[in-house]
Amino acid sequence: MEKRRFLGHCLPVVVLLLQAALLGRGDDDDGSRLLDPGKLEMFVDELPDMPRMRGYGVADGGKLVAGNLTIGMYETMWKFHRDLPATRVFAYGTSKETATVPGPTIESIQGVPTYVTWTNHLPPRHILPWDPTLTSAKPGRHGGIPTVVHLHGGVQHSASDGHSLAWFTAGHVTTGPHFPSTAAPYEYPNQQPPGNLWYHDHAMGLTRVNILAGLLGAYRVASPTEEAPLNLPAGEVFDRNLVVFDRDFLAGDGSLFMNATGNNPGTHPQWQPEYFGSVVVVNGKAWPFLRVRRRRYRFRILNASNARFFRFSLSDAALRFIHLASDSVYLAAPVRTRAFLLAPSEIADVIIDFADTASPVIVLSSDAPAPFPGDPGEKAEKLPVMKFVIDENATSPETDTTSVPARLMDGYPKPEARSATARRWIAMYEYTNESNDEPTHLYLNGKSYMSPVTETPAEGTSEIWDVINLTDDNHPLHIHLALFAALEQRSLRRVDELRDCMKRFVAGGGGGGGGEAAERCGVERHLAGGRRHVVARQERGWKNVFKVRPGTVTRLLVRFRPLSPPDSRRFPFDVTSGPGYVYHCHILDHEDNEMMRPMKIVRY
Ligand SMILES: *[C@@H]1O[C@H](CO)[C@@H](O)[C@H](O)[C@H]1NC(C)=O
Ligand SMILES: *[C@@H]1O[C@H](CO)[C@@H](O)[C@H](O)[C@H]1NC(C)=O
Ligand SMILES: *[C@@H]1O[C@H](CO)[C@@H](O)[C@H](O)[C@H]1NC(C)=O
Ligand SMILES: *[C@@H]1O[C@H](CO)[C@@H](O)[C@H](O)[C@H]1NC(C)=O
Ligand SMILES: *[C@@H]1O[C@H](CO)[C@@H](O)[C@H](O)[C@H]1NC(C)=O
Ligand SMILES: *[C@@H]1O[C@H](CO)[C@@H](O)[C@H](O)[C@H]1NC(C)=O
Ligand SMILES: [Cu+2]
Repeated sequence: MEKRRFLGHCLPVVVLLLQAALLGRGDDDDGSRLLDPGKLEMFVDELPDMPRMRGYGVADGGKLVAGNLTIGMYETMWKFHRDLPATRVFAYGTSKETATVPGPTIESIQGVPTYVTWTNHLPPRHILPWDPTLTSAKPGRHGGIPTVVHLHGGVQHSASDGHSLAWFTAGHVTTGPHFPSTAAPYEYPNQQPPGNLWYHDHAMGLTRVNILAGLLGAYRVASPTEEAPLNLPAGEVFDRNLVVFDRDFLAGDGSLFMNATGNNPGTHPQWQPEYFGSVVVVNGKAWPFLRVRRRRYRFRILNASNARFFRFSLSDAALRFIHLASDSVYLAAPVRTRAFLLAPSEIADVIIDFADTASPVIVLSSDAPAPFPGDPGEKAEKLPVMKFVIDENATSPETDTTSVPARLMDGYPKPEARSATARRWIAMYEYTNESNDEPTHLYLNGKSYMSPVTETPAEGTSEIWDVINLTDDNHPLHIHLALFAALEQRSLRRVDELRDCMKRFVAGGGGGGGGEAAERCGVERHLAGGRRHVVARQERGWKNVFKVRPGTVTRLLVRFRPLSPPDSRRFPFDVTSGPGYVYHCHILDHEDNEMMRPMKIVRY
């Protein structure tokens, strides 16, 4: 009721259904029109590089000045595969003709602000089924697609953070409650360590469909002074972004397919708990190939799937992934792996040295079960992602003057639990329809998104967040503004008993769905003797997404102060003003169905 009051409408379900029929496209759901992915030949399209946009200007004398970009959202057609007709998508770009999926890669420089005016040119109706029974942005009688852009991993004022309620439709005809009074450009100060970010839609209740339609792109913050001495592979040929996601298509016209029948249609006519597609798309092409030389390449791999986890490996066991960074921050030292797991919205930044292989072709594949982690012992099928073809015609022997230094960025503060001044419990709850055991919605701390804010950390401090996963899924947790480090992950024993107790506590009106419920139900008792899980070496740095395993308590050290310079306590803008921040599960289908909470930063 609370959310309805907030949104100002209390429409009967019939009207919502009618609205769904008018605004979102409904497909028949028997699957008979779905494209058989086996019909698409793999590795026939060359990997594209998305257009690059400079997020800075160069004044007379070579001085770097703020960049001013205008990036629009357009409905356009995009060819995902040689043998698929062009697909209707929503895409970012500087014009309808040049918009791409993913959108242009924005290249910014540390300390030089980038201003972006985001404009919405989308049509009145969505190309995918969205579900207006969720706590969703609603365009109202004028129609249009609510959108708002979040720069994931960006340290920016909350007015430029793409708050899910700061949405707007084309021409700003209809706007959300947190939309500012004037449509000023978004300001990205870029006063943060060099690393990999991405921008994507974040409109309340529409994030999963807007991203699925194509509204996402990569963003880099580069630091010439800090990165050049590392002598890593650089330049457009040897340093590439790989934006990976999964999609389903219809056989006839190649349109994007999303099931328009919910798993609990009585509650949500269209919402499904997790979207999985059977076609893997890299930089907008299904199973592409890339010609490479026998030398080092850098790949910044972003998992932009709604819900699919990827466990990447290479077909030649002689090759390694050399991890430079995880999410938006460099590691202190490189980490070599044969395979690694990437959750939705996580970013890996790796070197592959093709001089280490004798094979003429190398396939990058994933074998993670979907949904992840699946049943114990479940072995998922290997899903090819893309192919690297060694270009034997290139100069031989190859001269590669790049290197992988033994130390990367080892000057960042170390995550130390004793620096924390507060401790919070964040409990993940999933609610199901008792008669079919299908999920209906997910809550953090037993609270809906619109319930008043409960997380109010002080600027300049660090906190311990103990995240309890009471569900059966692996939920990648994402916190806006802050960086965090995973200190430990411990399994709960008799998790069903704990879950039932905590759910009873919340249902009985217990306000504290996190800490109070956990303590009343004896969480420490359930942790005693529980297995400790090792945090993967490449994930021991500062991150902004972490995979919270089912049935575990994950201890995070969350830093509400900048990472660099290391002794600064204040952000370079007023973090306490504006609409505030959020934290949420980055399975987009969960985020859209209440697995998100507001967060208000206060003065110390
Ligand atoms: C769509 O979802 C409904 C309800 O969960 C299910 O019965 C149906 O098989 C799904 N269709 C496809 C093509 O997956
Ligand atoms: C962008 O706008 C800012 C502020 O208006 C201005 O200082 C800067 O010079 C502009 N940059 C370019 C490249 O025009
Ligand atoms: C719960 O599941 C049953 C059986 O599938 C269905 O008939 C009922 O409508 C569902 N209830 C809700 C509230 O979705
Ligand atoms: C991508 O992220 C989604 C969730 O956002 C996750 O389910 C999926 O496993 C990830 N895939 C890869 C390859 O990391
Ligand atoms: C090498 O050159 C030959 C002859 O030009 C061409 O047919 C072949 O495709 C090239 N190989 C690659 C990997 O580019
Ligand atoms: C949450 O716990 C369930 C088991 O209770 C597990 O299956 C799931 O993977 C966990 N999710 C995460 C993110 O750890
Ligand atoms: Cu989730």
